[in-house]
Amino acid sequence: MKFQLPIKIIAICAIAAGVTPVFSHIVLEEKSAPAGTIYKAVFQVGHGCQGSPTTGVSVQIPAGFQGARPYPKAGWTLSTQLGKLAKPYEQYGKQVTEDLTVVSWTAASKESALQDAYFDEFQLRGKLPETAGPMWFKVVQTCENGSNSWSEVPVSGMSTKGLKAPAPLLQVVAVAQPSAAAAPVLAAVTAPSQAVQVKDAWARATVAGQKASGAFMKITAKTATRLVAVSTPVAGVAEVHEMKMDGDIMKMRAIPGLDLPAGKTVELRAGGYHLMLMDLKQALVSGSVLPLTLHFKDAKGVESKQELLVPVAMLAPASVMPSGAAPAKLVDKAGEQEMHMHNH
Ligand SMILES: [Cu+2]
Repeated sequence: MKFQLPIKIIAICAIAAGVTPVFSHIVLEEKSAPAGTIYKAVFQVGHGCQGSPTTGVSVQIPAGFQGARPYPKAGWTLSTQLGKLAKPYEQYGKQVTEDLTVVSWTAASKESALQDAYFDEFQLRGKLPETAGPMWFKVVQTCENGSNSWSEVPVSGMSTKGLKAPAPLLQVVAVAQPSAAAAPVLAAVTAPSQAVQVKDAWARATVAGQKASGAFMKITAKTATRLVAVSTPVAGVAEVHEMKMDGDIMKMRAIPGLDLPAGKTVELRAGGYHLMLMDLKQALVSGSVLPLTLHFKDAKGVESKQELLVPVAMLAPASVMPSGAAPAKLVDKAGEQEMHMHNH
């Protein structure tokens, strides 16, 4: 009885903050990943069934997830089911017509069951489809007493709000093909059906100890809107910044928003408008991708957002470099200014 109260308070806080309390759900550790890549699905199990220990986790492999391979788990028996594919796919020039459809882990003994108070992860990997969209992994959790079926999927869209037992969701994000001039890693990423198009996005890699960096891109809105905020799980603070000459001093400051006139491409670049990422929680490693969400508000006050996976690089993609300049030097200098002239 003693801990009943704090749990209640947590639940209320989570609801007040507009967040669904997910601590009892089975969820995926990484909730978005680029299309066409190998994805490691880590299912996190935070609770049993109303206090009863978990004795089994069974995952239904969604259509389009190719060549699933589960990770064995000590103390748990692994079993899989093969099934005929509705849509065969090609791999190494061969037609694949059968694939894993169900992966199950079962506690080998009473001792290896997952206690309600403990937390554990169950993993499998496979290849994501080339097309973007939601991918729902239906999971059945079996316990000593009872079971939970994490299999609810919204009628449309990706919001699990209001669902009592949502299936774990993976958002497969589109990756635009890089232009021939740009290195493969410098591809801008954008969801296809968005009213706002993002091109040539990149974020600057950090060096050891560096806590701030910038992200840059070209944004074109179909109808006039305003970029009002930016967010990313890897930075404590993310802001829209403006860089301007003040006399002969280059200064930068946070701005409340950046207007995106209809059909006009607004460029965020070193030395101009940019997205500032501060209080970084991790190093930005060249060659990795950074999840970044742009928040928009149109003239009528309607809010929307766009989720991006932005390539991290030391230098701007070749396609956005001014021609004739010595690229490395120029960008380094701009980068330095950005770090040193910070004026908050
Ligand atoms: Cu800045």
